Amino acid sequence: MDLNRRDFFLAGAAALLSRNNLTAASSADLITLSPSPKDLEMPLVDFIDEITPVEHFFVRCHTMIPEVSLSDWKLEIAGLVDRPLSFTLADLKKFPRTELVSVLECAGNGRIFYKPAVAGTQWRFGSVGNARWTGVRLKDVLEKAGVKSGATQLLLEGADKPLAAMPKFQRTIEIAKAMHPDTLLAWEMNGKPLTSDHGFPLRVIAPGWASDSWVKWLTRIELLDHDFDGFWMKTAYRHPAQHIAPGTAIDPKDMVPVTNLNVKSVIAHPAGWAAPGLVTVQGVAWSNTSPVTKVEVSADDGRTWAAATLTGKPTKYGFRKWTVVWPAAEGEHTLMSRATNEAGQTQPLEPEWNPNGYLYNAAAPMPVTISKSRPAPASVTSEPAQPEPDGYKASCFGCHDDHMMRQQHITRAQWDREVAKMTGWGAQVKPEQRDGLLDYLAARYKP
Ligand SMILES: Nc1nc2c(c(=O)[nH]1)N[C@H]1C(S)=C(S)[C@@H](COP(=O)(O)O)O[C@H]1N2
Ligand SMILES: [Mo]
Repeated sequence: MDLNRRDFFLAGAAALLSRNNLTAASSADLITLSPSPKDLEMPLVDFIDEITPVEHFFVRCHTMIPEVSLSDWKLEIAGLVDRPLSFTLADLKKFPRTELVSVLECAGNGRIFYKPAVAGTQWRFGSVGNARWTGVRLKDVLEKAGVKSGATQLLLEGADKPLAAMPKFQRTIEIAKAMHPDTLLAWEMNGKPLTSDHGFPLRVIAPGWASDSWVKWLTRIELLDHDFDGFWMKTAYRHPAQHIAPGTAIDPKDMVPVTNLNVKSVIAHPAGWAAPGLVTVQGVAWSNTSPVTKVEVSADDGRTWAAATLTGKPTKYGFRKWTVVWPAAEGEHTLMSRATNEAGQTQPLEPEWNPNGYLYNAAAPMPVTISKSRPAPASVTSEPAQPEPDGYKASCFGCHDDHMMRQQHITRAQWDREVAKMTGWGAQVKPEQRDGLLDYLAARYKP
């Protein structure tokens, strides 16, 4: 074995790691970004599974999880239909049962990697998972109600209630996506009823699209003949249609709604360290409505790339496992993986910056130490305590705790905009306390 050759990887299929033979990394708990509203991220080691177990699946909620009881739950179909209808879960189960495997990925996954930093939940890799979803085609349900000509959008609402004066989470999808045979209303995830974290009793499955369209706890669908102008369509979940220079301010009306995901991959193993020798580099790749066709790995900062072996069962919308053997010499290394889909889209080396930090898909550099023994974990230094300004808890902690702030690394001007948004949503900040609050946030949670 010649470790000095230009090609860093060995051809041929590697021994696949699974939970059973994975000794270097064992599955870990979800990472709490915010306990309430609940935002939980999946750690990298859990990308070892092709189908993500529900207990490892990330959770994202804008508000509190609603307690839905099946006996009073109904799905209402209203608006531009011939027959407004309402369905119980038992009614829905009479339609032909449909099942598919699809990735569910938050539009904000990878937001933490954008430079300059943007405000919002600071997801790293793990606000994504892959599950088997069971339910009915949305199209079958809509056809039963009879969609009137002129209907262009479906307004989707769940049973969750906004916090304070926050706008209700209401999302629309275009009629073409709604009528696609792969767009489902699902009540099962990996063969079991949806848990309340994931939308019990019913959620939207919009394969290939970012998960802001996958409305949970679904209760109402209204057919509209116009674009909906609620906050979550007209302000949030928009990104520039064209490249903009990092840090550029841009009005939401000059951006377009987030729909399709970007092609992407992650390295699950090795997780930061491996012993010298033949190392199995393994991960998953996923895409939008165009399936993954190729994954390549680089150990030299993207100068050369070796094709990984795609393994597992190909599914149109699911995770695709991949693996490659790396003859790794002692030292500090950086690995990168990049996926390509059938449509020819490839992960870029530089991220496409946008003001809300959506759809991050750059080939992320993953540092790996190759050494005979595992390095001791770096010690965590805790922030020196600073006195909280007057009114801090009273103003902010009505809806969430300081997990929301601790994630952010933003400027005073960005904090000013966040505070303005929160006061607009009902946070009570006394005028004489506003500057002190901003000083504290900007000093403590800065770039
Ligand atoms: N009703 C409702 N649906 C929702 C949300 C929400 O807050 N309310 N969050 C959305 C967002 S932003 C994401 S990323 C996904 C998260 O799905 P999960 O918690 O099942 O992983 O749900 C989506 N559906
Ligand atoms: Mo999301």
